[in-house]
Amino acid sequence: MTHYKSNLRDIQFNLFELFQRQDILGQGPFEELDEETARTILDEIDRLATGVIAESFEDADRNPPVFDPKTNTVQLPESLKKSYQAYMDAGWYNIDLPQELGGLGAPRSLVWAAAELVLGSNPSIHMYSAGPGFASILHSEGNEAQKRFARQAIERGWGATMVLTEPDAGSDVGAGRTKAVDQGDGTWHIEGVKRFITSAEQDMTENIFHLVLARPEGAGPGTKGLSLFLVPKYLVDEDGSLGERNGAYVTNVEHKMGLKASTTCELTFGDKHPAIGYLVGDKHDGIRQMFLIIEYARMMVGTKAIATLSTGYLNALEYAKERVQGNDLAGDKNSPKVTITHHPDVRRSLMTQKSYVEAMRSLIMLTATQQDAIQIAQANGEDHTELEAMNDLLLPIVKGVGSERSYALLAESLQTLGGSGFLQEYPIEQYIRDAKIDTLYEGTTAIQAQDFFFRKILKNGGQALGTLVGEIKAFANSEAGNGQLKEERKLLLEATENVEKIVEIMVGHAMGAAENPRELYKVGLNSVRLLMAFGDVVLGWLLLRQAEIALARVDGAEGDDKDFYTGKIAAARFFADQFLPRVAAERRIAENVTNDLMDVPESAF
Ligand code: ST9
Ligand code: FAD
Repeated sequence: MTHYKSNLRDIQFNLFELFQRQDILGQGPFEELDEETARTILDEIDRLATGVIAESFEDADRNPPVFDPKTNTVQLPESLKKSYQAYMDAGWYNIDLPQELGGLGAPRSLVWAAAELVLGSNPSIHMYSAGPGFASILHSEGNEAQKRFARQAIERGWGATMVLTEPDAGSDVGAGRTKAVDQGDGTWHIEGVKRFITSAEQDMTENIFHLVLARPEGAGPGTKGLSLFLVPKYLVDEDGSLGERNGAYVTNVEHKMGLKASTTCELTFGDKHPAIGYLVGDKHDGIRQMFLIIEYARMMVGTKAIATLSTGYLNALEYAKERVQGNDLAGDKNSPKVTITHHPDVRRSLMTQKSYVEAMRSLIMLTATQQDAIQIAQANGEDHTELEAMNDLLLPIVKGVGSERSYALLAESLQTLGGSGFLQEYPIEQYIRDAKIDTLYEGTTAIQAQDFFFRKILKNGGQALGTLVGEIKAFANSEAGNGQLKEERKLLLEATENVEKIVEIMVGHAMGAAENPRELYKVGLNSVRLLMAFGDVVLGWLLLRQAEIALARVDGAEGDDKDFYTGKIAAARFFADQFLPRVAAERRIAENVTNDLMDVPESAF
């Protein structure tokens, strides 16, 4: 038995009961993949995820990768290599590759359902195995030679990295100083130091290719002056054989709080000898190109976070069902001792974990269904602007809310185990350490919140937001639940109106900035509040949609199914009662925000 407890039943519920993915399988771009095959794929990945992939999770944390500064190489623990090889040999990393690149071209809903299993089991395995995915983006953006390179990278299982961050350019990517010097022969020399680069060195693949943002000499400032370069560790000859070692070397590997199995590297270009780079697609369009990867990676981070909370909750639940401690609060001192699931506060904590994690799984799936629709529209040559805008709106919620709520609630999972939770005998302390990074990389929560308001709401003219809010309100005003969700729908409607008000207040402040730029501070003071509050509204809506289905099925159900649907109804009611009313308080705080905080002198902090 490994640490990882998957929730395949809930994944299947999302795919086939809530979001009806069988309706898109077996036809159109997914013609070769029917529901039965999709279920078999999930079963198989679940078997790997709860088995061989999870087996190295603990060992690679206790015996993390070792960096040798003399050779600029890294040795990964053997246990991790075994998990990686088993995953790669099984070939499932291919499910999101397009068919023209030998992949299954599966709908993104299935891709992210499968990804949850691997990310919950051993997240670094998912990251090390991302090379083929990176290659597919290089294939879509690259010139002919780069497309050839991408195909070789997939066939030979090369690793890959996304390279943005520098010591003085973290959130502010546009401050990057890494330079690109045109050699006039189709190649560039990259010079500079990048830091915190995931998977930039490992000893599992024969080559690694870096996709690097660098500033061509003479290019303008900010993100728009950056271009994207392909910089392989080993140069590749025309026939695909590996050539000389390129001048990009890992010069340090960080010692981290968690996610230790994943190497986080300083990557130095052109110090020992030239680091040769190739301009991706022969055009200077770096930040847009890099965001194709970032969007995928933000989805990945949100999925990683909720996958970890899911296994944290299920580990906590198992413990709580067995741990006997104290008497029933309503009994007397002579009543039999009870398992801790009988204590109201433990129930409160467990249901908080369950409702959030099951809501956030649906949030991932809701977002993935937008991506399915984009895939279908692309295959049919149809316009998908609105679908893209909806996907864009949901991504900062997936990443920002998914990571913040998961990290906070993993503390509840640990608390459920009492003092035992603090021990390394149980996986939850590692889950917490491993999950902290999710609120930080791929854009911190503050960055997600600003992206959500400025780009996804304001810049979009509120269109996607209006559509989503419209759907939520239509549900709240419907007869969903056949009379049994009436109070909960009312709470949802109130929370939606309150969050709309927060948006309105912030739009007012943003508009006011034309006259008084300091009004923007108020937007900054409210932006994380909006993201989290809006997240709760979406999560409450998704739980009530789950409950609507469960209510229709619970009566005829038996055994595990009956428990499953009963739990769904309970989770939705609990969330509506306990969390949706809090949005009203957030609205009040948002209304009262002033710039007082901005006037406090720095020295007074
Ligand atoms: C990192 C990696 O942290 C951690 C984990 C690594 C794991 C790796 C493996 C997994 C990934 C595998 C992926 C493989 C692929 C698989 C494919 C499968 C088929 N959306 O607002 P402006 C663009 S990495 C889209 O003025 P500023 C847009 O082009 C480090 N595009 O920004 C825009 O132009 P326009 C992560 C967006 O003020 C242009 O940027 N680091 C978006 O200049 C300028 O926009 C970070 O994430 C968007 N949401 O710069 C940095 N936003 O407007 C966080 C911007 O004309 N910082 N663009 O369209 C930020 O995001 C900043 O807000 C900033 C600000 C840098 C964008
Ligand atoms: P800073 O940008 O200095 O932020 C510090 C604090 O200030 C944060 O709380 C932030 O929210 C806040 N802040 C900063 N600017 C603003 C603002 N404008 N408004 C409000 N608040 C703000 N990068 C890569 O390129 N490739 C990778 O593969 C990669 N992998 C990583 C793996 C790990 C384990 C780690 C730790 C980092 C990784 N990163 C990677 C870098 C990561 O994306 C950055 O750490 C992240 O974007 C934040 O940048 P920073 O650390 O410089 O923090």
